[in-house]
Amino acid sequence: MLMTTQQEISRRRTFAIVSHPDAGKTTLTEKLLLYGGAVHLAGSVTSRKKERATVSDWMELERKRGISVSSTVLNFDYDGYHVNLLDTPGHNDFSEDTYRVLTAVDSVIMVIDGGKGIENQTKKLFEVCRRRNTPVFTFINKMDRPALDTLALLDEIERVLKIGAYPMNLPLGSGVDFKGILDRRTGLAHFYERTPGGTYRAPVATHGGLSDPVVKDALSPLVYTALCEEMEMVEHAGVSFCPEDVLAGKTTPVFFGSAANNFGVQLLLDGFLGYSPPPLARINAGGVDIGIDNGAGGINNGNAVDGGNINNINNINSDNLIDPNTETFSGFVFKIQANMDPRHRDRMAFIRIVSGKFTRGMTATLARTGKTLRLSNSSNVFGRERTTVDEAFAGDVIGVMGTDAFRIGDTLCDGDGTVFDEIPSFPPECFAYIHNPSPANYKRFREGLTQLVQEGLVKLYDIPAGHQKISLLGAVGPLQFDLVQYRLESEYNAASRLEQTNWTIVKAVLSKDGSPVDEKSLHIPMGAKAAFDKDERLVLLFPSDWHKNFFVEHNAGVLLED
Ligand SMILES: Nc1nc2c(ncn2[C@@H]2O[C@H](COP(=O)(O)OP(=O)(O)OP(=O)(O)O)[C@@H](O)[C@H]2O)c(=O)[nH]1
Ligand SMILES: [Mg+2]
Repeated sequence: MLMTTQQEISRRRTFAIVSHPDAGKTTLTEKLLLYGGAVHLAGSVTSRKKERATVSDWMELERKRGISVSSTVLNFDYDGYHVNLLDTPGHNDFSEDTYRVLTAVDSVIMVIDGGKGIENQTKKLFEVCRRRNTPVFTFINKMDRPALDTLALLDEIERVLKIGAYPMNLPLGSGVDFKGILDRRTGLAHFYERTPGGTYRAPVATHGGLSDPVVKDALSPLVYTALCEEMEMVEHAGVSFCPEDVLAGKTTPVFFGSAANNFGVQLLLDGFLGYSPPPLARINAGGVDIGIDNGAGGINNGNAVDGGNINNINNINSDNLIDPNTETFSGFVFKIQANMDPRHRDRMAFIRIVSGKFTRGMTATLARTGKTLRLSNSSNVFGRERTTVDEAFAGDVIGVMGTDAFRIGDTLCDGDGTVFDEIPSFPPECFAYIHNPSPANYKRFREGLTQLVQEGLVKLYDIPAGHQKISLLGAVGPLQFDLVQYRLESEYNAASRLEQTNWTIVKAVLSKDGSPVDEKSLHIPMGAKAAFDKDERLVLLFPSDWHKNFFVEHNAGVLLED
């Protein structure tokens, strides 16, 4: 059946999976692919030293270390929906990547480890979702391990995150007693069998609800009694379910399960698709000042972020919104990644389509330069796999290759002056010199470094030193430096040496009257240093707030800015 553009758009669901490290995002991603029919065998993420083989964690470093260091795009068709799923890294040091992904999605599945409850990083990511008013669905994972009390977990979500928590289902026991899920929508109890390594779908038997004798017999008396009480509590004291509240980010539907064992994955997938939003509008910041503060604060101090999002800005005129169903094509680049295919030196820009239809070979204007580009080399991305995509629609994420014209945050449009201002940027909080120990490798070293900086993995500063410049890297967290060194070595065959510094703050220096700043006229405190950022702006590096404040007090003619 041929669908109209509008029908195609309305069947898109684009979401990210987020959480604290290790809660099971990549495992859940793999299981959603299994249940969505996109893979036939799920690769398992085990804590054992052996290499893992998930579709999502495809970088060599990820497979070795068993953590995600970069977000991954996957998509599949399921039950009439076209699903775009983005697995994100949980570690704080890679959270810039996660925050960028949050601008490209319309909803989020937040994974919580049932034994641990809400952890730090989950809380921070949730705050970003709240500011963007992104609908959040919750999956309480690892119920096959000793878990916190079901009601306590729901209460913690409500208390800590200040959002209504509506249990879509309840776990039938936990730890070794974890047998399955009681689905509140149908009233049916789903009993699962474990499969070796969770590679295949878990066989499931469904029975009537708590009054069914089969259900009662299958559970230990302790579990059965607790479940009856929990059911009673959530039916009478819990929040009621209202799909509009979910879309408004006021209620999070909560699902229980075990991703590793495939328990509750089908219920999550179906429940999520039933209530998650189709592609949402984005703000057109082109030519209008809508007062978006694009990246105040830092990641670690928790008061970061916001790209231009549609919901948290009051008084947005609907004229400034680009509706997904607008006929003209528009989109923005939220991620750049090189060398996904180790056999080719390639470079892919990931584009979230905001409106209209994309056709391979079409031309679009790059808003930053005003230049027209032909988008010929477009792919559908599935982990590291890719296939040519001829058509895509608002809500989709596609990869475009073969041009180095793109920067993170760039807008592409059908020539109508649209500009998206979605991508937050963060001031780095740790800094290290990077040296090239073998001059013969200079070209490869430089090429690699330039690429990794363009991907937004780290920021690069130049420190003038006589006739030379020394390269200084800035990052949110030190693991980013490890990743730079690792990728330089493995993708560019270029060794490098890091030298840590004790700076923690970087600020651009601007004169109050708009005239160029003369570096020599500044009183720079001991321990601070002048450098230049990628736009060749003069910046200062400070070891502490004390040094920064000292500078401000002794340099009346200038201002410091992020
Ligand atoms: N017992 C148990 N372990 C699980 C379950 N789901 C995931 N795990 C394990 O938890 C560990 C972390 O899983 P990942 O899926 O890599 O977690 P992640 O959230 O993607 O981690 P990062 O991407 O590094 O933040 C792995 O050892 C998984 O095998 C589960 O349902 N039960
Ligand atoms: Mg992961």
